[in-house]
Amino acid sequence: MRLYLINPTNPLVSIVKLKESRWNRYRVWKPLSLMVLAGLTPPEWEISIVDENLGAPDYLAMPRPDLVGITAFTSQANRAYEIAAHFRRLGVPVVMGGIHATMCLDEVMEHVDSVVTGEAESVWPQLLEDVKQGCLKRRYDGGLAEIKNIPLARHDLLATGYACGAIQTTRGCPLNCSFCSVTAFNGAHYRQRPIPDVVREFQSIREKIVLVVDDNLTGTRPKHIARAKDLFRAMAQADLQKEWIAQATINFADDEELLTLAAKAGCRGVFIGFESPTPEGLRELGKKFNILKGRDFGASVRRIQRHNIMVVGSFIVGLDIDEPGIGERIAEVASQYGLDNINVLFLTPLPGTRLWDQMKSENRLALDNFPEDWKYYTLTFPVARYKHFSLDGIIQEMVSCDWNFYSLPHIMRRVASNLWQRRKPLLILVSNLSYRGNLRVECKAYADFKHLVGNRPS
Ligand code: B12
Ligand code: SF4
Repeated sequence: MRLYLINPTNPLVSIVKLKESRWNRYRVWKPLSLMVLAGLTPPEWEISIVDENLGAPDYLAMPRPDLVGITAFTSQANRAYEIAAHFRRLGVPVVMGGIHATMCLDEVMEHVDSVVTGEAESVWPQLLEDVKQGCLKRRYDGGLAEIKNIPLARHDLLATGYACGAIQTTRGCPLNCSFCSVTAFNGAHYRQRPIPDVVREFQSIREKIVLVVDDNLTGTRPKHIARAKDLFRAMAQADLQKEWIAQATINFADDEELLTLAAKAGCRGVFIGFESPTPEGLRELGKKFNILKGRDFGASVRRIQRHNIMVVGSFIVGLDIDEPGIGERIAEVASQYGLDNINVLFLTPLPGTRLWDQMKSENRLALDNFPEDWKYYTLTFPVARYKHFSLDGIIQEMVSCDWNFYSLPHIMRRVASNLWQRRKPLLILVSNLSYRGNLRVECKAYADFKHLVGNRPS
């Protein structure tokens, strides 16, 4: 039995930018969902994982499969439907799963033979059996997986073409921010994989640099942090020889022992969601966690950096409380915090979030010709109607934020402070210049986007 597992491309995202900077290679992440599905698949299936981010193959030239499985974030949905249509025309059954299939079940049902909602661990083996028996059902609901039943991902199946490996050590997040789908999809209950499984899986990864995809690496409660420390101890003891980057919340900075152990285990960078420079903004986004205890963000960032761990901060523009000037304000605050890099995104209503419910009910989805428009739901296009900004205005805020933070004097200041702190001046220089290099591509993308929106009947 032959199985194709496919990750659809969105040409508006990643790969187009590879020409601009070779460093963008480090932004192409492996589709871990498909590697986990492969880990759940019995040996009688011959599996090929196709990641269209590395280039879409000529499917007609490939042997006919018995089943096609497609994953998709919302921003990949229309390409997913094109692929599905191709294989269904050949009479091959197509199943789709992942976040978009779960949040937009009815839409997805129209395009594929079967849909898996939720996490797949509890239903995938049965689905494969049903395909063999010729009785594939229209829908399977996996709910939340038992964490000890998550198999080791098949890292051997995507062994070349990537700069980094990928792994997941926890699922779920209790914080339930209004714009984020993680709590709705993976649950508020924070689940941590058994430590021996994580260490074994790390050992099976070929790449020296690994991206830990967890949404919240160490969790928020003392028992979660204690388990994270145990994991880091086990990783250091196993002498994995890996360097890794993860996503964390700001409380990562609050425990010196945690930071020491993380660094020993190979942690070299963290992405942290700061989201808004003001407490009002954090309240609007439901991220009250960041305002607890009158935190000094600059001091927290410095504490992490002292362990030679880079800090990349993520912010959102277009909140209802944001007013003109917010772009410059974010750039200033990010420099005050001493962040090594920033990633600024437009407030985007994603299906299944509280923000989606709110904006939809207020008729604020500016791009709503679905499924066609899903490709703009990358958080890098202003797809909504913003309270205090026109389309031009919100784009201008983004542009001024990025050009300010990545201005040459600011980059040189960051490099100098890295030199002074004996951290990684060269890495900061190259990664900052790479972000700066992408800004021109982004301005071109905004111009095309404005043209598209301007030419639409209102
Ligand atoms: C790693 C990651 C990335 C990587 C990409 C990795 C990749 N797959 O190519 C990078 C950094 C590139 C990325 C980019 C983006 N991401 Co992202 N990302 C994640 C993250 C943190 C982890 C994904 C992961 O690997 N999980 C581990 C696997 C094992 O879990 P899983 O994907 O859920 O798969 C399970 C089930 O869903 C199911 N399943 C999945 N696919 C399939 C397919 C079939 C056939 C079946 C049966 C089952 C099935 O089975 C799996 C096992 O249970 C998630 C958050 C999250 N917790 O999922 C956000 C997340 C998926 N990203 C999100 C977003 C918004 C984006 C961006 C649009 C914007 C951005 N800048 O972040 C871009 C766009 C990318 C694009 N190509 O269009 C949102 C998606 C929401 C939505 N409705 O689409 C999420 C949920 C985060 C959030 N804050 O809400 N992302
Ligand atoms: S944004 Fe981060 S902290 Fe908030 S719910 Fe999503 S994963 Fe959790």
